[in-house]
Amino acid sequence: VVGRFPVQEIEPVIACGRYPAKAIPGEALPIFATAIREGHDALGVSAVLYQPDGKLAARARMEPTWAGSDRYRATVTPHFEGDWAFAVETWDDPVETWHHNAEIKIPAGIDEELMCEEGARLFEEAASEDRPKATIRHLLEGAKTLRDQTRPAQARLNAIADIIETLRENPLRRLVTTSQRYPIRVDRERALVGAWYEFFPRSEGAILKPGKAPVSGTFKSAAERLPAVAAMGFDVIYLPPVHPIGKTHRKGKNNSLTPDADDVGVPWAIGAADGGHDAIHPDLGTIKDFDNFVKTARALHLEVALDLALQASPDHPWVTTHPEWFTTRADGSIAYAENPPKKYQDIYPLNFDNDYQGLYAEIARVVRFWISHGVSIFRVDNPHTKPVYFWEELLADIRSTDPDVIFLAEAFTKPTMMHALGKVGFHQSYTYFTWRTEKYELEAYGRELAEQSAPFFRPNFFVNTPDILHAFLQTGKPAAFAIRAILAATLSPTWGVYSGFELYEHVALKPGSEEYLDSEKYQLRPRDWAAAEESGTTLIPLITSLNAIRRGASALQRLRNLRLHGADSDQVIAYSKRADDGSGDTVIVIVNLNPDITQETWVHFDMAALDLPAWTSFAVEDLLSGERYTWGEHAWVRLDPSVRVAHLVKIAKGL
Ligand code: Z3D
Repeated sequence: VVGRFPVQEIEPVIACGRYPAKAIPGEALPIFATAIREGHDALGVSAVLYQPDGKLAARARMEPTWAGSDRYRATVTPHFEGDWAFAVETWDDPVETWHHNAEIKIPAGIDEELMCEEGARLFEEAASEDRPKATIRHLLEGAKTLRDQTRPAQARLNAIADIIETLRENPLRRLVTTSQRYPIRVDRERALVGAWYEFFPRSEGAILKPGKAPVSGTFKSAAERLPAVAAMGFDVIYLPPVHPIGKTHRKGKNNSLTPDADDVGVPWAIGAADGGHDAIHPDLGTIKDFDNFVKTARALHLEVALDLALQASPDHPWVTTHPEWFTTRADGSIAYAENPPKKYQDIYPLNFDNDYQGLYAEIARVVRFWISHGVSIFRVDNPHTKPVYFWEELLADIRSTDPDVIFLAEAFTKPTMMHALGKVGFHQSYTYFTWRTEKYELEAYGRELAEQSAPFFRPNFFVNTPDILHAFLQTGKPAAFAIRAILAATLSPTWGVYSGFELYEHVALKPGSEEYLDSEKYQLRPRDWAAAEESGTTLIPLITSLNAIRRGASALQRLRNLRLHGADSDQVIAYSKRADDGSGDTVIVIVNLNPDITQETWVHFDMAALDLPAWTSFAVEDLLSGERYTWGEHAWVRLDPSVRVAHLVKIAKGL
């Protein structure tokens, strides 16, 4: 049955409470509920937060989302990792009812003494509860004041205004109805916040000489690149698969199906005579070398993320030891894997339905093997081509022993599937960001991610990947690369860069393709970092600044705080983020989305979103250029791409 005061449409509730809403320590989590009561007395609504041990951690009064609305909102902030919960309470607020009536009746001279006496009794009732001593004294004095017949009733009512304030914050509550509890999972910070860098270890230190077989880089030579990655301010180094690569149906350069004898194959074509998912490609070194790589990374405060690509080259040991893990056709062959329109002729997909238990046990073993070698994050390849329930089981299982391990879903598919993967346990996901280049697209997508899917879907905004060189970047214009980096690093608390982006690599395989020409997926691509640094024309300084700015601005480490502002130009996007740690720190980002043409435009700030009074002016400091400006509700900006593509400012304190 319905409670004393009905509460409906509680958010965030995922699949009727079956899955937890996502949060990290210190993240303000908005709670919403629709609450009503009969008649005209005052209704109080609160959000209650419970710690993993079930103890009450906080109770926050929910306020109507707009005056008179039945939709209420409050934020609660869990402070450490674990499985928390929340509930919504509705209750009768007799003090507010009394005060509302008294403010009408007493000026009209109706029931003056009776009203004062009723108020005094409510104060006494509140004073009988467990409250700070000073408050109790104050309440009893208030009761006395209300009964002081030597003063006019109106004067007595005026005198107790501050007590009403106090009781609003910590009210006298009657007839409390409590909803069921809904789960919140508080993951470690990296689940939401981080800067990722992807590189192919085999390219770092590789040697290409005309007429000679290419020589692969190793974990040892790749580790030499790590200090530079750390110096750019990245938190995570993500490695494509590091396992032996199959020879059967191996692909050649530029996705060729007719490889040369010395083509190195695709790292995702996992498995050969040298081993499968728990082995290291012999060209990269040994497991000891991998351990040393992880050690070097750790010392530089870089976490190692490893690819988890559940598929097998025809040469994978699984194909012979466990043919039941594959789908054999009537002629005894196995069809290659696909993710239409992409064809993966060099790999077989797994079949989870013939021997689920056996396959599950093997995959869980592989995952734990890499965890034991220091891998703390898995970037899961095409998870949408495996059963969702498998992920639900695996992620819960790993979490039960290794709650710090994070899984990123590489599911470029329909939103329904991407969302489902987030709900069943993926900590974060790749997104459509690479394809959102227009202002209206970025605004709509930003809003969707921050306001709608945030409880179950944490975005990782990669600016490029080995599979995605967007047309926006194919002109190679530095301004275009800067625009994308600034958007990714400030719209999403997690962003990522695939190596080569900082060198403006931009040549596509062919017109209309998003594949890189001479893609590193199919060949070694050593890069001359020293020469690049020397040239002084890389994106490295901007990337380094962005990561430093993100570390210094807690506002940029959040998703749910994104607020959009108006700009007259349809090529200029403006948004802000306000810290949820009580510091009030606010960052504003204004980006010219056109890498070629200067935009001059008015920006119209939503002053409430900045927590500023309308009509006031405010000082800002540009975190990219160091310049200071004074802006108001309407600000004129000029963004010339040859000078700068964006203002990334913080509101200066002490106006
Ligand atoms: C992507 C992977 C690469 C090549 C293909 C090749 C395949 C297997 C894909 C499959 C999933 C994921 C990866 N999106 O790079 O594709 O592009 O040509 O057939 O070797 O590996 O794993 O990012």
